[in-house]
Amino acid sequence: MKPEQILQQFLPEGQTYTYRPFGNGHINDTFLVTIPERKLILQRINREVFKKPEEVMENFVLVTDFIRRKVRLKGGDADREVLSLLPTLSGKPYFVDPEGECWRITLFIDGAASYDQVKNERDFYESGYAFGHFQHLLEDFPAARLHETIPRFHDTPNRLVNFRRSVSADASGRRKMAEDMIAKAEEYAYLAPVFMDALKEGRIPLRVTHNDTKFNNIMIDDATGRGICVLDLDTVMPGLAMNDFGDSIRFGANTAVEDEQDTGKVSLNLPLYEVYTEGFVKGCEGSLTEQELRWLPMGAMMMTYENAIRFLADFLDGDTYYKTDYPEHNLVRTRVQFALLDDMKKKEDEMNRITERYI
Ligand code: ADP
Ligand code: GN1
Ligand code: MG
Repeated sequence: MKPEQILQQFLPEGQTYTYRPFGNGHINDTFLVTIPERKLILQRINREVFKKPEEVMENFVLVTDFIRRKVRLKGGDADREVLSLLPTLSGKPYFVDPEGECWRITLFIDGAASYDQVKNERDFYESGYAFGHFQHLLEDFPAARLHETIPRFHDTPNRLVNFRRSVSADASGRRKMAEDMIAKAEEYAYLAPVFMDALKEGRIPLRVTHNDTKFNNIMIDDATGRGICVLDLDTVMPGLAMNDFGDSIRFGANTAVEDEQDTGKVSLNLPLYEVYTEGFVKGCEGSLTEQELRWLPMGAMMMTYENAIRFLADFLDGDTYYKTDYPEHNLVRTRVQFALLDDMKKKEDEMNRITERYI
C-alpha cells in the first residue's frame, strides 16, 4: 500500500501532512512525514530481510522501554535519547497492511540529524560514545527475551559458507566479473572463525549489542554535538562487543564512502580510529574484558571482511538483499571493503598500539 493509505491508520482524520523518501538505509523503506507540529519517520520493514517483522517490533518495544526507564532514572530527556513509536489510532505499535507489509512510525528527534559521512573527529567520538553507552545500558537486559531477528547475523564463518554457496551457484551469471574479489575473500578467509571459536570456548562474552553501528544510525544534536540517540534497532540482539566497534570503524573511519568508485581513495583514517576507540571504550563504562579490548582492531577487520563477503554474495545472487542504485553497486561496495581491509592489515600494529592506551 502507499504511504498515504498507511498514514490514515496513524493520523487523525483531516490531519494535514507532506511526506518524502528519506535517508540512505540499505534495508527498510523510510519516509520523512511532516505534520504542522512535528516531523515523523514512517518505515516499511523489509520482509525479505526480516522474516518475522512482528518479532522485530516486539524487540523494539522491549528495548526502547528498557532504555527509556534508565534514561528517566538518570534524569535524562527520554523524548530525545531513545526512539519512541507513534501508535496507530487503535493503539497498536505498528500496522500490518492487507498485503502483509509491516509499517511503523517513530518520532523524529527534534534539533538533531543523522549523517552519511563523518565530517570531524568530534562527531565520530560522539558516535563511539553513544554506541558504547547503548551497549552498556543493555548490559542487564534479559537477553533471552529477544528474538533473533536475523538468524546468525554476525556468524562470520556461516556467512563464509553462504558466500561460497553463492559463488558455486552463480545465480546472476556475473561470477567472471568478480574473480579477483572472490580470490580476496579466500585470502582473508582465515579471519572468519576467530570470534566464533572464542565464543564457543567461553573466551569472550555474548552481550546484547546493536549489530548495525553505521554512523548514519546515530542522531547528533545540532546544539551540543552530542550523539543523542541510537537509531535502527532492528538487529538489537545477542552479539559481540568487537563487532559493534568494528562496523562503525568500517563505515566511519574509511577515508572514502562505502561505494566509492575509485578504490585509490580508500584507507583507514587512524586519527578517526583513535577517537572512536576512546569514545566507545568510555561509553562502555569499563564493562569490556581485556580480551574484548585487545580484539577491537580485529573487530574492525572482521566487520570489513564480513561486509565484503555479504556484498559480494549479494552481487553474485543478483542483488536480492541490499538496495542498489546501479547493476555493479554491490561489486563496487565489495571492492571498497577489500581495499579497506588491505589497508587495515598494513596498519594493524598501529591499531594495536592505539588500543593499548585504553586497556
Ligand atoms: P535501514 O535499516 O534501512 O538502515 P533505518 O532505521 O536506519 O533503516 O533508517 C534509515 C535512515 O532514516 C537512518 O539512517 C536515518 O538517517 C533516518 N531515520 C530513521 N529513523 C529516524 C528517526 N526516528 N529520526 C530521524 N531520522 C531517522
Ligand atoms: C545494512 O540497514 P543499514 O543500511 O543500516 C545492513 C548492515 C550492513 C550495512 C552495510 C539489517 O545496514 O548489516 O553492515 O547495510 N543491515 C542489515 O552498509 O542487513
Ligand atoms: Mg540504518
